Amino acid sequence: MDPVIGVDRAFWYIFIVSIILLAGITIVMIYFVIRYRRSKHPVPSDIRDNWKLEIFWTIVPTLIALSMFWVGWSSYTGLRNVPEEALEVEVLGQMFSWIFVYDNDKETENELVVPVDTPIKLNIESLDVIHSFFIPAFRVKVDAVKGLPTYLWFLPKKLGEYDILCAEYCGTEHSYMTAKLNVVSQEDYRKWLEEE
Ligand SMILES: [Cu+2]
Repeated sequence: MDPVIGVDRAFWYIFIVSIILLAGITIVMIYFVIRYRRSKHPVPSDIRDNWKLEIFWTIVPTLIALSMFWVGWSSYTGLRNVPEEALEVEVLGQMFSWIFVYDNDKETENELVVPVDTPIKLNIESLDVIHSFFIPAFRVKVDAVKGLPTYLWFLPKKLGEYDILCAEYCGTEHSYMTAKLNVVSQEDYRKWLEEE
């Protein structure tokens, strides 16, 4: 699954369930405060040993929590399962820039160029301290750690320029550790790759 679709689906599902629960619990609470206030209901009722209620309030929240888990899990597997035809680019984080190395050993600094409509797999590692490679528009972020290579993938569907950030405080110039992602047409990408 495209990470953008999976992550957004998990976000909106959990957000909407939370809103429904917040509203539902608040409304019932206000109703109970008024309906069962001391002057109207001086002797509290005893609901111990009500097995139907016990089963209800055990099973329903369990199902809600499991449904959130399911939505989150399917988004996570989408993030980790890279399509086989993905184009690979090596990414190195260092204080304080991002280096990109392509198939033909072409290297760029702080500029990642990729072709549109192609799954892109980035193999990420750090040369020094811990950085975090983050492309907000594609909902992907992983820590870049020396000696611990990792990866992420995304599917650019539209031409354009997107932000890349370091999302882990890595030193005094951390806030300047930004890069640009350029999504270009397949043809422009081939031309660009051959340029010196
Ligand atoms: Cu950094």
